Amino acid sequence: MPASLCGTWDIISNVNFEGYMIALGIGPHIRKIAVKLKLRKVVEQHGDQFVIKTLSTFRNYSVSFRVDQEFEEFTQGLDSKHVKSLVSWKENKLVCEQIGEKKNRGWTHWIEDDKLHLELYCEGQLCTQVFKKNVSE
Ligand code: YOG
Repeated sequence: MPASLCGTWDIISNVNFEGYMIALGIGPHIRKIAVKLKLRKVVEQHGDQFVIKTLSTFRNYSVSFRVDQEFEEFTQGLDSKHVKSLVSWKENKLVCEQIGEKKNRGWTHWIEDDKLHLELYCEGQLCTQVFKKNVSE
């Protein structure tokens, strides 16, 4: 069984977030704000059911899903697109495919060295984020 993704996680590195946002079609004004944000992830899991919240001082985003069950996702406040999403375990990684207007879009989460890792990808751009566990709450 893979290490639990559950908990509150604070970002410690964010590589090529700019490239990922450009691929999503986010304009320069919002990118300038977004690139400076200290993102927090809150992950809850009950069996196959997940809630992943991305929190910031600017906007929040929440997604709920069941593993291996396709769902309609609206990326409200991000690029505000409708996609069909499917999240599944591949080995020890939680992998999401987001099928829609953008090619090759999705994300992958896993735990490594007690850190929460996230790869966000879209149309050939890869953003790599690492979060450390917040133990104060
Ligand atoms: O997370 O898909 O954990 O949903 C990063 C994408 C910035 C808005 C957040 C708000 C941002 C402007 C979601 C940031 C790029 C930029 C806080 C990442 C788009 C718009 C919400 C993500 C998955 C996996 C779960």
